[in-house]
Amino acid sequence: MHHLFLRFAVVLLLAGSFSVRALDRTNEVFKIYQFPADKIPTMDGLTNDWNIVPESYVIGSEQLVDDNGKHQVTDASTPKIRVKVGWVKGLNRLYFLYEAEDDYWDFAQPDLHNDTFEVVVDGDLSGGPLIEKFSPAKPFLGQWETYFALQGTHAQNYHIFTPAKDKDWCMVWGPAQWLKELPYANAAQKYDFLPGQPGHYALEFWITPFDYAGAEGPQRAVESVLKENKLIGMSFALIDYDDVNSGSTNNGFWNLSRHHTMYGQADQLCAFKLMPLEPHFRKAIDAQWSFQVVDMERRLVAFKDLSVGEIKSWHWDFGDGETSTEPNPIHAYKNPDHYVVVLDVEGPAGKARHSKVWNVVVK
Ligand SMILES: [Ca+2]
Ligand SMILES: [Ca+2]
Ligand SMILES: [Ca+2]
Repeated sequence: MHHLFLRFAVVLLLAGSFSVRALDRTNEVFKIYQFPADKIPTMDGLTNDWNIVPESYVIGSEQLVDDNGKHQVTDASTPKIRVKVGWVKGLNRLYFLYEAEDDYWDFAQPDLHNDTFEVVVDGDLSGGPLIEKFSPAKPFLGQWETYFALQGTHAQNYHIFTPAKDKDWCMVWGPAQWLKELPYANAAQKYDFLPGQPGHYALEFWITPFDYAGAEGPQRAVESVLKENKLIGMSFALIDYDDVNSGSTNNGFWNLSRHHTMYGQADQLCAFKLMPLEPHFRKAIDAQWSFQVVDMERRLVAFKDLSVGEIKSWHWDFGDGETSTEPNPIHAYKNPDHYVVVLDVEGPAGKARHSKVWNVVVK
């Protein structure tokens, strides 16, 4: 019974209220696990740092469909995969653990003929074509102008080689090849089989999704901002090769989206939600706050409560001898200085305090 529950918990079901335009599998939202900041996975190919991710976050082979009709049902040659996706509040990164069992690991070639995990991500649900051949501008611009102007700019496609031996860890399908290097991505894999052998493969990686990632390099690029409870678009596919002599012909293409062309159409991605911390990592009460100088001439500062838990009372000490009991006060300082501001909060779970030393400065 417990096991059955876990399998159903893989996706959150939204009863018909899902209004995001033109996504695939629109009655489902897949979950992205939030790692606590002191438990960020290390990219070393060792999977132990992912053990805290509950089974309800795992996306397995049973969620993928064979959209090219080579295998109507899974058989012994179908790789068995398990995928966990994570994020960390404050970082615009998506973390992945990819584990797979295959009867024939095909990775001796230096080209695209390689067992592959393909990930497509649209960090702001902009939708639209991300591969030149789907662009409405192609008839006017031509293939290569369209490629450099459009491909991968607002949603990205990574062909990840599993394993990657004597080659880059992935092919970013577009001109922005800088996306697969630090500080925008990192990867580490572990396996102990030779080409053509069966075995277990583990890959950890993280990528940075971009709302704009241009061919010219990162200087004009805009990262997708990852925030708690935000939805992003994503799909992934497994491309299996089981014969080193088969040229470019693969053995199957298993897809999370039900549309094969999700590889180049962001409208066909699935919804993924950046989840809050699991309850056991949340504090019952925790004081947090931010501020913004609204008007430096009047030394006017807006304070914003970001405390966690049920809060019944607030006490702000602005550091100039004045105080407030409002949740989100606006305070005018009389003199230029740097201030120590302290917020004390109280609720059913107890008390909490947070101070910032010399963050609030007015002139
Ligand atoms: Ca690790
Ligand atoms: Ca294979
Ligand atoms: Ca986008």
